[in-house]
Order: sequence, then structure tokens, then C-alpha cells
Amino acid sequence: MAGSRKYTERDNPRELFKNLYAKATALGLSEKDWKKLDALRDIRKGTAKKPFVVRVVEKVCLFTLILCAVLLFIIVTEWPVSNNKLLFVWFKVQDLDPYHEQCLVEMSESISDYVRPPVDCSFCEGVTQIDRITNITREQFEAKYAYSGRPVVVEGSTANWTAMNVFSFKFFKKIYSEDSPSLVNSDTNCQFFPYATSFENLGEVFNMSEERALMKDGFEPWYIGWGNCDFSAANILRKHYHRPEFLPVDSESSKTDWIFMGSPGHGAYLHIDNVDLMSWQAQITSSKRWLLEPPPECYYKCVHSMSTVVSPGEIIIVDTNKWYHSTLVVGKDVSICIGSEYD
Ligand SMILES: O=C(O)CCC(=O)C(=O)O
Ligand SMILES: [Fe+2]
Repeated sequence: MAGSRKYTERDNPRELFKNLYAKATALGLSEKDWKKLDALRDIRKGTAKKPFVVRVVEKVCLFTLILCAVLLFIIVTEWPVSNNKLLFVWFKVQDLDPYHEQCLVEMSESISDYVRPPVDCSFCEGVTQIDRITNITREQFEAKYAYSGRPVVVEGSTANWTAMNVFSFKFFKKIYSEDSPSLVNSDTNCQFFPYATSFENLGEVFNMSEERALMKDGFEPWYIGWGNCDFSAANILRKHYHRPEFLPVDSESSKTDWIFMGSPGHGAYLHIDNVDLMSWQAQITSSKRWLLEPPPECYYKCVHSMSTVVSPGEIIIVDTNKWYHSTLVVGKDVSICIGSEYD
């Protein structure tokens, strides 16, 4: 094309600027003078390329900021968590039954311990020991223990329970049919506590070898608990025990029986519960040490720990929502306990 010329190295803006810089410096322009030039500052800013790492960090920060904004939006507006349709999808994605699941997110016990609201420490103020009472009347029980949060062991209240002779690993195994919901925790009421064992459900417990169940030497010890959700098993269980007679007449009992069973030297780790009501627990076989501690926020008002050994035929009443509690089987045989809640 006429009039056009070839692009040369001299036309390179960098080269052009280098020449200009050399000429200006030769004419006496100092580095300080250069820095005063706004145009030069703009050129420097515009052309300076940020290092790769800085650009990546910037992008990550931006992404995190957007993510936080979205999460904040969800938390503040409760969207989409409060949106039923999306909730339904959320459950389905997790393969949960949206009609039976109680909580959107299963909170682990260790987390729920940290996020629980602080308790009113009056329940443990002045309580220095776990009282022991024999043949307590309803009136005495109601006046001092039923709803005060003060723990107590009642002696001699299971005298006419056939459970004392009937309950055993073998007996429990027999009262559950093969398709019992209790064996596979198919319901939220069928809670199973494996504690330190690797059992995943009650079905697996009943499948352990007879030697292990009977704690023969060399077999792994075990300790577990479960909430019975099988009505036909409950009917059989209740033929052998009844609600303690000292409980207030008009108090409702929970329909769920809790059973805890296992080897000497084992038990439940220290925890606090989130159940609806007060609990009673009867020791059927062997003996178990209970350790109770008030929540840490009550340390300045209450004794830091109390313990007692509960023997066969004794019933312990504890507000397990207020007292941290742990247990340890101290007898020689398999420990079996049955309990429930009352309001
Ligand atoms: O009996 C046990 O080992 C634990 C009982 C328990 O944690 C409860 O009854 O809340
Ligand atoms: Fe508990």
C-alpha cells in the first residue's frame, strides 16, 4: 500500500520512551522531576502487571466475600432454609425422609454442648451430695426431688419387679422380632448409643457372639444404650417393671423406655442431655457409678462433682438436662438398667 511504512523496533513505545527518558535526563531532568509528572504516574499504574500470586489472592478474597454475603443473606432472611420446597429438596439430596426427620442439620453432642443456653444455677446451689432415701413417699419425693433438679437414689422401690430376675441380654434379644424398628434405628424415637463400641444399631449388638455377650475372657467388652421404639417389645418389658410408685400421681410418663447395658469397666462418657423431661433409671443387675457435674457456668456456686454407686434394686433420679453425667459399671457382671422420663 502506498505511503505505508514498516513497523520497526524504533516504533516500540518502550523504545520511544527510553529514548525520551535518555534525552530528558541529558537535558538535566532528575528522577525527582520525573516522579512529579502525573502522566508518568498514570502510565506506571496502568502498565504495572500484578504478580500472579497477588491476582489469585485477590480473586479468592472476592469469592470468599461473595460467599459470606450469600450466607449472611440466607441467615438473615432465612431463605432458602424457610422455603418448604427447597427444604424438601435438601432432605431428598441427603436421602432423608422429610416427613420424619426432626432436624435439618444433625448437631453433634459436642457441638450442642457448646451452643446450649446457660442454665439457672439455683438447681445445684447447696447440693453437695447425691442423697439416698429408702421407701420415700410420693409427698416427700414431690416436695424435695421431683422437680428441683436435686439428684437422689431411692432404695427398695423395685421389690416386686420381676425384671430383677428376668432381664438379661438373652431376654432382650428374644423380645425383638426380626423386623423390629428398634433393631435398625428406623425411627427418630429409636435412638441407639454405641458409646465406645463399633456397633451401628441394636441389631448388630444382638448379633454379637454369645461369648462376647457373656463377657468371656479374651472377648471385647461393650457398653451400649437404646430407646425402645417397638410397642410389642414395650408391652413385654412392662410386664416386668412399672413406673416407680414415688413419682407424682399426675405426672405423665414418657412412652419410651431407655435401656443401658454393658461390661464392667465401661459406661457412658460425660455428657449433658437434651431430653424433654426428668429421668429415672433403675439398676437391674450389677452396679454402676454415676458421676454428676454441674455445667461449668455454675462452678462458682455449686460443688464441682458428686458421685454415687447405684446397686441392683435402686433407682436414681437425675435431671440429665442440667447435670453433666457419666457412668461406669463397677460390678462384676453385665450391668442392665431400665429407665424413662416423667413430667
Ligand atoms: O446409664 C448410662 O450409662 C447412661 C445414662 C444416661 O446417659 C441417661 O440416662 O441420660
Ligand atoms: Fe444421658
